[in-house]
Amino acid sequence: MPSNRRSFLQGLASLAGAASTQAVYGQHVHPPPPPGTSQGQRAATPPVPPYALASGVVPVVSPDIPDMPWRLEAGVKVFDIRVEHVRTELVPGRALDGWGFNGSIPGPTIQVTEGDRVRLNVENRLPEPFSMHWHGLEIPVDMDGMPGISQDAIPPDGRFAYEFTLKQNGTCFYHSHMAMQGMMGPIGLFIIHPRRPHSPRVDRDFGLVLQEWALLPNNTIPNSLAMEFNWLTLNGKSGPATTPLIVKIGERVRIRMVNLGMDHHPMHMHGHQFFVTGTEGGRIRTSAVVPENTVLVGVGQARDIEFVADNPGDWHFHCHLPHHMMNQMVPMVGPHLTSEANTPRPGGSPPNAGMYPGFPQDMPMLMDERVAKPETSGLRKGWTAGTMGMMTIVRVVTPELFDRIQALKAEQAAKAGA
Ligand SMILES: [Cu+2]
Repeated sequence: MPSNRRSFLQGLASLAGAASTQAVYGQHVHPPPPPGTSQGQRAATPPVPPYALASGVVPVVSPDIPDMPWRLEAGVKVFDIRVEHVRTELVPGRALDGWGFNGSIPGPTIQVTEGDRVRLNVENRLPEPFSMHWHGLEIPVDMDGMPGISQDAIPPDGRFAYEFTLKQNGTCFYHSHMAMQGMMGPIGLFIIHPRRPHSPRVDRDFGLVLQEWALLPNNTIPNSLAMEFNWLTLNGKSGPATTPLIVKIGERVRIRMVNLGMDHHPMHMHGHQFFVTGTEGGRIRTSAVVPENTVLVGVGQARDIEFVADNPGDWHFHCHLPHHMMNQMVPMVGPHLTSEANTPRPGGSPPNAGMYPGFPQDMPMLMDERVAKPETSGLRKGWTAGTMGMMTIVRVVTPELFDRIQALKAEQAAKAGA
């Protein structure tokens, strides 16, 4: 079938789908895909169907995380993946020495399309054996990355080529299947786009990896045995260093989340109701979705949420566990030991007389300037004091501010390239 006729028919199908689900999902607008997305980065390799994104499917943007580059070799989409030590920064001044992929924690986002044949050349640059699991993928058992069961673990400096055809779509991820390595950070998003866009279509599609870290004072290496965590991250950054998600008023937005840690995270959205439209197992039937504003993302799970951004403003989107909304939250180093307010006062009877019970409980980190970037432009002064831990901001902005932020990003990219 000629491609123009096929896309016309697909357009009709998604229009029909949109009409029938409008009552559930609300109004839909459909501008062109955002500039500077992974679609643009792929220009060097001419996409060949079905390797290209289908018409109406927007690429996933994973703030603070690059996309995994790929090349086409005899009809196979090829990725080169190194697992290695990575030094990164959670917030300005707080370094982490963890394990990640291709210089990034979490690893770069893999974006592929249902039907693609993929080859993933994995190189182990760790000092110990490693095996990669493709979480949620329906693939042959010898490609599943179970050390000892489906393959020998990849030794240090060793390589293993995983190759399979993708017969599903959804929000998957890739991670080490050596259990103790998990809390050192090696995980990344593995997004499989559908051959036809889900209905209703979205205008923006974001991906977030939820992680937690036990970082003792004056240490940059996480304690992977710990059961208590003091740094919580979205795509490797803690608030306020998380890059806000920028959307235009009226746009339909999808946010995909995956969790590989020791805790479950109830992710809460301000100012909007959303629908959970997907899990790690794929798309949820439209008739089954219910409105929510907090969704529990359990360990090993993925959740896709969708909403119409019809309420202008800068809205927190965050894990709602109180300790996960702070930085450096652990008894050994928390506020109770670091504040003079909690030490005995000379002459007091009893000691600590005059102290307000429970004080202090909060540790604002005011750093507007230190985390300033195009995406934070126009935020209220002092915004960083209330944005910590596993928190980011969904900014529902006017078209004018949206364009200004894009222009600032282009300017910054040009400067970086110069
Ligand atoms: Cu949490």
